[in-house]
Amino acid sequence: MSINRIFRQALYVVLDIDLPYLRKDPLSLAEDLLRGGVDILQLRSKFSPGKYLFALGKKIKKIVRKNKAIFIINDRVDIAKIVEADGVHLGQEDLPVDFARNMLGKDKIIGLSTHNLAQARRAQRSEIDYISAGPVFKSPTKPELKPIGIEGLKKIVKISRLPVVAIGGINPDNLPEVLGCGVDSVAVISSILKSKDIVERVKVFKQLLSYGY
Ligand code: TZP
Ligand code: MG
Repeated sequence: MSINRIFRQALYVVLDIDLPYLRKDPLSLAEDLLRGGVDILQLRSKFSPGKYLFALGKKIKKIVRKNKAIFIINDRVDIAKIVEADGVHLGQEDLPVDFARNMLGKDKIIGLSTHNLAQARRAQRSEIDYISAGPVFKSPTKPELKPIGIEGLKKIVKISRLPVVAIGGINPDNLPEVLGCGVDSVAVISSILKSKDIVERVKVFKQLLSYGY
């Protein structure tokens, strides 16, 4: 599938297994997310040992495949390679994109976080497949980052040749406004992972995404 198809109206959930409020073990959460219909699942942990991430990544990859979804690993190019994930997501402070491209090859997906227009512009020149843009709104998960707002998001969408994944403080109430900016996908953490019924919550997001924009 082409990159544009993968990211078009996709629901991207970042499963950050370090978050203190998670209600289930990571594998059960991944199962719920995929059952609800998540299109792109990112596994993220700053603190887990490599051996644990490797074992968990392999298990999650199996269920992601079964559900015909896309599996991305945050930061850890080594783990992405060894579990044969679909790609890696890098932040501005992570390993260079060129290194990840060399390690993973041309067929894997590489995403880069951008937090302002200048970063989004610079990203267009690198060998990546998508950018994330945000936080759009104040994010409970990254409270230290200044929101770019709806206007900031629109500017990034306008200059981007790459698919744009909006992130940060996105919930079912503000989702239509975010989609109205012309983004390809939305990435969500707390509004889904904090919910009591994850499968249902994912379905709400999916339904709203299916209305299009
Ligand atoms: N990058 C910008 S905001 C953010 C990341 C990883 C966190 C988004 O989490 P939430 O809980 O959906 O606001
Ligand atoms: Mg990172």
